[in-house]
Amino acid sequence: MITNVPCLTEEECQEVSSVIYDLKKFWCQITSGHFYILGAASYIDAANADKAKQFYYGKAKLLNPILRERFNWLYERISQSLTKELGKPTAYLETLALPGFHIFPMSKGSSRTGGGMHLDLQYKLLNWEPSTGINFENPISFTLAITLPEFGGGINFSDLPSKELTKLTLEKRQEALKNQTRFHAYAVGHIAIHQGLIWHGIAPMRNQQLDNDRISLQGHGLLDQDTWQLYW
Ligand SMILES: O=C(O)CCC(=O)C(=O)O
Ligand SMILES: [Fe+2]
Repeated sequence: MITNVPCLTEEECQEVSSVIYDLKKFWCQITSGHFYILGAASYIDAANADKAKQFYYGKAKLLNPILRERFNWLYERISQSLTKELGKPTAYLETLALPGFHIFPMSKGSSRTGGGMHLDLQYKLLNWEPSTGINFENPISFTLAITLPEFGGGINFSDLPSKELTKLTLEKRQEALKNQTRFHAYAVGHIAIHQGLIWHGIAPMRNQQLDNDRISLQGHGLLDQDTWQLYW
């Protein structure tokens, strides 16, 4: 259900990480989850506020050239890895945000809860031409692990039928998922790909002694004719 695809060497991940720190002035703190993002994330920047969509598009316009300038090679590489794995061309949707980064700072001895279980439905927050040929039924989500805490990182997911789970109330769903989630471990330099329409969430990060942050690149893809269009 979730596949790890090789993309970067450990040295290249360190390079990406150091550029992310160079760009620290562009990080945005997400106080609800005590983490940062670099880039425009539709699930945050296009949600929950008046004019949120304009905010997302504006932020994407501002940050895309900066991310392109510093990470052009990285976007090319991700494109190559995904194309090889998916067997179809990939492209970045010009009008939307480039895949960006989740940054979870970890300090010595800390542990953190993970994220809530969800479906990746953020494409619903964006503007699409009515005549678009995009297939919204089978999206993908992908996460490239750049650095991971000492005890690793990954995603919890459920292979219970998504549609059935979605019909349940929040409480019933939490009950159903309680003992029914599986853990998928990320590997540094590898892209984990899944269908966004399975119930999933960031796995809790365990107590650790080293203060390695959890940094990942996050993106989503929609199939348009024969091409996977990528965005965040
Ligand atoms: O593990 C992560 O950082 C993100 C997981 C997630 O929600 C996704 O891949 O869509
Ligand atoms: Fe997700």
